[in-house]
Amino acid sequence: MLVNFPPLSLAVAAVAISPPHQVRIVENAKHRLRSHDLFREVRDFGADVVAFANNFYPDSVVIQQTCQQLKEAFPGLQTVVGGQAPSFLPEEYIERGVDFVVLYEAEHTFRELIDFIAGVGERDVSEIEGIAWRDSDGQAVVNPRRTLIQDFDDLKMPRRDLLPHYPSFTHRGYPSTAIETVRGCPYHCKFCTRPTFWGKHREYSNERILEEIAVIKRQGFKELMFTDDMMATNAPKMYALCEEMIRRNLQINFGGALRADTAAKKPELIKIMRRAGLFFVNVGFESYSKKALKGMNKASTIDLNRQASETLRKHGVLILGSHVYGAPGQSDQDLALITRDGMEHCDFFRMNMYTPQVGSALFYEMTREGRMPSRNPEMFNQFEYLFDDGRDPEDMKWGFVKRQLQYYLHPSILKHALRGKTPKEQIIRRAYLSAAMFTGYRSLRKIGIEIM
Ligand code: B12
Ligand code: SF4
Repeated sequence: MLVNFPPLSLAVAAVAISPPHQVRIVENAKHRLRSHDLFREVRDFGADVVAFANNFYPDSVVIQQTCQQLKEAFPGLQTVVGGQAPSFLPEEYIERGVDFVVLYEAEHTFRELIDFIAGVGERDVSEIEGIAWRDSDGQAVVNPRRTLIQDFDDLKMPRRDLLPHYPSFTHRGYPSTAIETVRGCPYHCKFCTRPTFWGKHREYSNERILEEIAVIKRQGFKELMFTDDMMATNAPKMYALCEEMIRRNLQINFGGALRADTAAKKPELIKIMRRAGLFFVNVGFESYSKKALKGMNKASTIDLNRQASETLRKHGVLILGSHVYGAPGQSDQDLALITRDGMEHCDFFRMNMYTPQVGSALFYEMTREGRMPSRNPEMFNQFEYLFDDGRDPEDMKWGFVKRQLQYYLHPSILKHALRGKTPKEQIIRRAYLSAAMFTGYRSLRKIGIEIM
């Protein structure tokens, strides 16, 4: 969709590896490597350790299988997985053949783990905080969690130099990249994993962010994605950052996630963010039903959704609107509203099946109450209906597909595929085509046709 930048997590993890060790990033999402390509990379590089990033739980299946196959092909190789899903379910990964899991924040833990694997120092594996590993009986051991990083300003800059080139949306011929300016989110939406994953909401200082943006500019990037769970929850800090970006003439286009209530209640903030370079935001509108918004603890309203859209449009910021389908409290009529109001509120529409993501409050609630019909990781792909609540999962899936198609095939939306004169129209066209392809692919799978 509107996202075109290389993965920051790997560039952050790579910082942990310094001479005499060497590191290479193999980026699969862009290069669509087959497993034999990956094996060739491992052989050519002479890797001793292969480490995977895994935020999305459904990907755990292929990652665990690949780790097992790598171990068979390269005896002595150590495999590591870091990211969200393994942090919440480390035992599952160790039991399925992964050697080490790096839990939660990687920076210090991964460096210590690499030193341990390389035989540097005398430490026992049980002393490395924040990892999971396998003992001599084959049992998973989860070490105590590491204390949270308090001062991000001491961290080295991510190794963006190791990442592949991703073309930016807004500056033809120039690359785009990502930056992190906060960890965590002060809100507690029931379906979201962010408050539980990062533990506590923490911020990079504006000075550090400005320094990093200056480095990014010198490296030739023209477009930036804020990977923050939520931008501007500290509005005065964001305001000050934007003022300084303008004063220092940093001139970089950026985007990221923004709450509807922030956009609705703080038009002055949106104005200055736009002046500093904000060109798109991902807003979790989620639903246009009061009951559903309340049920998911969204702390927002239908009215704020509408006002947010108006404010952002007024300032010329492109809106990627995220929605959920099938949340408790959403009646059939409400579900129909999502596509209708989504068309009005957003430039780009995204809708996922409401899912009890591993690590979210919803997941623990459903597990406790035994109301989740499956624990198969692939069922958490945000396409399946995973609630035992009397609604027919097949009906829900069909309804979901129907609503997606209804949106993408609507004449007022379809025209985006054909038109693209102004820069804004061209961005919308590219995003439309990639989203429509993705939706089409999922819909074909629904009727049993596999094309990839
Ligand atoms: C950017 C992003 C994307 C981009 C990724 C593009 C890219 N090239 O990076 C795109 C748009 C493609 C994307 C897609 C999806 N995303 Co996304 N995404 C994000 C986002 C906003 C930022 C990720 C990021 O870069 N964070 C900054 C880095 C530094 O943090 P990190 O990744 O967590 O890494 C740290 C640790 O986890 C750990 N670590 C991570 N990887 C590794 C690897 C190793 C080796 C080690 C040692 C450590 C380690 O160390 C890092 C530093 O401490 C996150 C939310 C967030 N704020 O993190 C959601 C998020 C990860 N995405 C999410 C979702 C749901 C999706 C999609 C399913 C959306 C959809 N319906 O299509 C897909 C799934 C794609 C997939 N298969 O993974 C959810 C995951 C929820 C879940 N439980 O699965 C999140 C958490 C958003 C949310 N609020 O719910 N996403
Ligand atoms: S959905 Fe957004 S606002 Fe809600 S807790 Fe997650 S990151 Fe925060």
